[in-house]
Amino acid sequence: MQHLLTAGAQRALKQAELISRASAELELDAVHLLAALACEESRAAEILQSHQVKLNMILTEFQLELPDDTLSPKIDGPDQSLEFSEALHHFSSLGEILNHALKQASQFEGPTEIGSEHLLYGLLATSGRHSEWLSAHGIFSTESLVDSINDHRQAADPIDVDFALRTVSTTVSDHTNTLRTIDAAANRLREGLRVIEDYLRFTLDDAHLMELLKTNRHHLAEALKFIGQESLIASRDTLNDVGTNISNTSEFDRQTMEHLLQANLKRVQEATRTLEEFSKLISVEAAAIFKQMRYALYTLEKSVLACVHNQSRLKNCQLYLLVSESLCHHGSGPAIRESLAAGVGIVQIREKEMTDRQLLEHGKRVREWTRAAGAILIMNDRPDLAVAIDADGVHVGQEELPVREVREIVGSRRLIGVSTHNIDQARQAVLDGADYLGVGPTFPTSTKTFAEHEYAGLNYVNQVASEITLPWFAIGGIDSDNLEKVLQAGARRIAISSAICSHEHPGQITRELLNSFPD
Ligand code: 3NM
Repeated sequence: MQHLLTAGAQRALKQAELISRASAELELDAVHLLAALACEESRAAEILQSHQVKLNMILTEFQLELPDDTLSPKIDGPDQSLEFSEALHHFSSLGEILNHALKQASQFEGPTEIGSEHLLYGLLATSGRHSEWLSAHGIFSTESLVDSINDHRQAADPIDVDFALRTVSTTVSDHTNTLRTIDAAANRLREGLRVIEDYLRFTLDDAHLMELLKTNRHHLAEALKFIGQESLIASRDTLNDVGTNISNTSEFDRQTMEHLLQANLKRVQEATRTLEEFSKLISVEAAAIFKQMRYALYTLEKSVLACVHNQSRLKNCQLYLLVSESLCHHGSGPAIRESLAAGVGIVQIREKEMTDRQLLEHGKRVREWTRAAGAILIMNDRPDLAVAIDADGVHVGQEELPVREVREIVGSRRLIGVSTHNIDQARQAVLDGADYLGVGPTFPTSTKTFAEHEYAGLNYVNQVASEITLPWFAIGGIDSDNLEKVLQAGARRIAISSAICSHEHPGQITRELLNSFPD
């Protein structure tokens, strides 16, 4: 039968060893363990404190030194589950104490886990200057300690997370199986994250999403610290793991890059779910991290797939025309039809002065023209009207309804564009589920009012170009004279209003602008 030491107990033993060294004593002794138990945040420390036993009192009484943090290795959480026999071997001078601790810990059903409180019991149950000192101070007896231990078992405060620690009594072999399950799921997660990362790096080339993915890898490492990396490896049993022999035929069925990506996105979500559930049996902290990771991976999935799908949906949309009746010399109808004939791929209705009824009628006409030309139609600001005229999407600014609310109105099929004026807004819009971004204002414009400090400029275009692959359009004051600079800053799509609408020949300028794009 296997008996294990809890993380707290292991830390206390290691700390005792360091205290004995710092105190220049040849042999590890019970008093070192007593001081170590009072140092750490542990159940034993809690019990000692509740009996007014302070670390300083122990240090003074037994003339002990604490290890100098800068000289001695820092005591991290244990990364290995320590078996009782190993502990007995390593800390042989504390053998009697350990045996008493084991006896006390084995009194209850379930796996034997020797905690710091059991070590404290071991100290009280053995004779020596440590127990004499404790009883000379009338501090407590083994009986009262047993009561404290039992009280603790019954009245441990629940940790504030939205799931409860399971109180099922697990056996030691259950514990090992839990560790094996966590180990396998962590490996699956790691591998899946790696595949996605390679996709983001080599295919999508999206620095922003890659950064998010890396955060997930750090979270995984952080969560596994709560479980103990070494104990996971120790529990590994690949030869007997039936999963390694079973090959699911669908595992080899990846027809496209997108299939491969989706399969791996699903794989990492499933792995985090397994990790979350099984970690609840070992560490609530780890389980809470896995839960957060699962949600972050849903968001990542949505964002990655939005990049992929929308790049394909907007592939013929290098030039985006925003039309306002007030800017057009010969009316918006001719401007739209001429630009469509010249090859513009996406048109936005941006009317601030029309009544809803006028907008509806106008929108229905533009819908017919754009549909006939095979172009995309976007309604500015108004998700309700986008639906009413069956537009392909809606565009919103930072002050309008958030993407989530717009999505409720326009559904999953329609595009949602979001205006952004700095990199944080752009990153956020990607995670919020936008289908494309407006990036500007690139140059001063009289079509929309901005405060002086709001001019994002070419630097912003450059920033977005370096990290975001969700389709985006540079916008604001762009014309045929400055287009080259915008392209040089990394834009591959641009949105224009006045330079086309106000032009004497909207079709001609549209053609010119389209011809300026590299093939
Ligand atoms: N949005 P023009 S700039 C509508 O930066 C609009 O979000 C902008 O018109 C943004 O091509 C802008 O005439 C005006 O400058 C675009």
